[in-house]
Amino acid sequence: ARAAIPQPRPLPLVGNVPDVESETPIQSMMRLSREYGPIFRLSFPGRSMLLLGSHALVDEVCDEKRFDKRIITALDNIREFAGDGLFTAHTHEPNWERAHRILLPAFGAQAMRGYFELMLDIAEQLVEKWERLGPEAELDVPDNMTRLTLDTIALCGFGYRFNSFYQREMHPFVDAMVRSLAEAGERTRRLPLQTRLMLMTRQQYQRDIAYMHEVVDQVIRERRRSGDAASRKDLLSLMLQGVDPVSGMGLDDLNIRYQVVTFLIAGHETTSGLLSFALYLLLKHPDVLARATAEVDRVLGRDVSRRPTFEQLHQLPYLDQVLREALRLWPTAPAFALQAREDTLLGGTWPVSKSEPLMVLTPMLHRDPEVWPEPERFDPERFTPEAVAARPPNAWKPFGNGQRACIGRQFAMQEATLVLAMLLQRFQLIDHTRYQLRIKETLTLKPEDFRIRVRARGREE
Ligand code: MNH
Repeated sequence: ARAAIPQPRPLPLVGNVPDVESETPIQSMMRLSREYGPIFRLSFPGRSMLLLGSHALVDEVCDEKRFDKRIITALDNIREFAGDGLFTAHTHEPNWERAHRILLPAFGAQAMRGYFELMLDIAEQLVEKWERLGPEAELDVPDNMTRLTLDTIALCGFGYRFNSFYQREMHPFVDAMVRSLAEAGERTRRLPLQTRLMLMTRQQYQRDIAYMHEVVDQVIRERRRSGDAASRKDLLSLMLQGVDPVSGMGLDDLNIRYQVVTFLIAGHETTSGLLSFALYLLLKHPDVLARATAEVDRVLGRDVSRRPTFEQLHQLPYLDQVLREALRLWPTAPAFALQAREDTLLGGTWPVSKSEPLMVLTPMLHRDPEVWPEPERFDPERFTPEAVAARPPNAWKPFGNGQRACIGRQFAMQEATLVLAMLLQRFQLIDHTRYQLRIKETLTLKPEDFRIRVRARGREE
């Protein structure tokens, strides 16, 4: 039987605009999901969408034969600077499959081993900075993690050093990126005419986009000039020289620019948020922190002058469980959008048109009590191999779905594990502000104003 899909009462002209806070849309939608249930509709001037928050419904829409990624309005706006790069390309655009096939080897097991030394280089900059600042310094966690992850993707992917730990201010690429992502989001809430009247905003947007493209062109120029494109085996060399085995074609210059922008953005924001949430959760769960630290001590040892190895990194299963559980509670890319290939019924009940986007609200999927008992409790035991095997598929989706899932998943997990291990090996974390979690939303989630102190761990403890 068909049933009407619940919806908060829309107002004339503006629809559900007042139901969604512009600064914290995901947190508003989480609240609405708790109130209206596993599927509800929101309508805004000129568009509407369905929000999904239960395992049963998400499991159904993860069937790629029936559903495909949807480039919703916010992503479509991002195409102004990320074009048909992997993240914002439609699945049917030739450049999506082409780039996917060309770039996949940069995320294989062999490539990950190659990134290890470079990831370690940046992670050492972070821990040395914290060591030198000493126990009195107040450390802004998301700020430090953003410097780390931006420098890491630029060095591993493109052989380029932003040197963020040697600057007082964050690299201007980050400001340009944050502002233009915000503006791309704002535009979903404005009529095109409104935007056209906002001269200053439009000029700032154009400046930011031009600046990001300038940085990217500089990265590419440097590689072409240094002439070692052939010897390196990273993302940029694949972009410049890779050939798609199916079409026999490479990527054109415009698409390469879009891909570099895409990877600089997609490759750092989310991992930075993951590391920040993981540190927050560890700080608030001393038992978990103690166990994670014991694992690090066992595998890396207490002698911090011995650099960790690639092999050791893959012997830290409890750290991996901690990171996965952090991504369950706070998936830093908190939603992904799909569309039905044909008009259909969801759950045998809800009529869904192929023209209406479906948004998976990942934090609500990750709190469905049917698959996650006591969902608000932070418990890495949920990710022991036995617990994972006992859960149905599609209960945990922080990296999205199917062929359009995150290409950088192993990269992110390797980087996050390495940094977390090095921090726990060296430091005692101090919650001197008794931090209360507040979440800042850009396209991604991060703890807002999260500061800690650290003290070097003594030899005997
Ligand atoms: Mn990542 C797609 C989450 C780290 C590069 N990423 C996605 C999607 C999610 C996601 C969710 C699917 C979005 C959608 O369906 O619209 N990504 C994450 C998270 C982390 C992350 C939670 C870290 C934690 N991502 C990274 C890193 C890189 C990267 C690191 C690059 C080195 N991600 C991508 C790219 C895509 C993507 C590129 C688009 C892939 C495609 O559609 O082909």
